[in-house]
Amino acid sequence: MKLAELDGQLAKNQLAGFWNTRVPSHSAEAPYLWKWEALLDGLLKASETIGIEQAERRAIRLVSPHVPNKSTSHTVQLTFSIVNPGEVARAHRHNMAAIRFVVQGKGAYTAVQGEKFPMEEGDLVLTPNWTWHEHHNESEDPIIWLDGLDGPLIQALNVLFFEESEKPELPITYATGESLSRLGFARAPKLDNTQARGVPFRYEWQDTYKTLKLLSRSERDPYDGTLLRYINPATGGYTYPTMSCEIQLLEPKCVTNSHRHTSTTVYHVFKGRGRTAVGESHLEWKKGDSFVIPLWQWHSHENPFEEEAILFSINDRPVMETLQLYREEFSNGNKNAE
Ligand code: GTQ
Ligand code: FE2
Repeated sequence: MKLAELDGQLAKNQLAGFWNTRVPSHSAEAPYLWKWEALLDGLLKASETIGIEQAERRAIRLVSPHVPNKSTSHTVQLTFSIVNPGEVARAHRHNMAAIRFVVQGKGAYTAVQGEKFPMEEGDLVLTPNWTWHEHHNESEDPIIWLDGLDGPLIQALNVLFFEESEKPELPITYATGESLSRLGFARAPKLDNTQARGVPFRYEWQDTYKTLKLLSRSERDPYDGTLLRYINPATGGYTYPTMSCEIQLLEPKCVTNSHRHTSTTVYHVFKGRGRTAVGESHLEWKKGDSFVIPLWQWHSHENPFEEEAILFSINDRPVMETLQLYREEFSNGNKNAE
């Protein structure tokens, strides 16, 4: 039988000969950087144009030209939200896990599963998969935060569920700060250790910053400067099964070594400025900018300035580790060629 004839016969039966296929392998993606100015301008205009009845849709998404489905990366999505004084983004839940990291403003809160989590600049607030949440701004000024979601991954698995609450606001059943007393360093002995998918929680900026500064003398990772992970306080593991949230301090004149790994990271510059070499590219960043480092690209960071630089980031390493797909390679302590 002729090969073409065989192929045709198979195709008619929804079958395909493997002889026609090459084993697909990882294709290198380019990094991308989003400047703050255009994003901020868009947010301010959106806050006048889009009503808050649209709730979580009053947000602007970072769209990489190198990733299908208009997302920031193939696993982690970054969007920015603005909430004006007096506005309430109505209650809903979804099985995408989400985080908020406050970029500017204060006096707002996100209510998660019956507890208010105040939001101030630099705070990280967790809304784990399938937890009810709503956002309120009780201050005089607009507040801007970034939303990190594992949406692209959840969509790739085609398992996304979203539910809007019938009531726009759900009852508050816990004291503010109660999650910290239940899960923080000093806590009641009873602990539900089953919350592996993450817990509603707030990591206050002043604690984060203090820890970064205290550890900056002794904890210098050659690839990341002083890096902290926001752990799930119930398990001591990653923030979520799908995402690890991290923050790193690059001291003035700091240059890191180059490495590459099979996890993808999205960054937001919280403070200062610097540059990151990724593959063939050099990303020059400053406060407010965001960028993505695709997987398996050699990268190193540099802060050549006098002011300290702080990067907030989200990566999908927990997924790669769970699936036994995590790999990492290190340069021989050499700086990336400039
Ligand atoms: O604020 O709850 O950017 O549900 C995307 C989905 C924000 C939110 C986003 C969401 C939210
Ligand atoms: Fe949401």
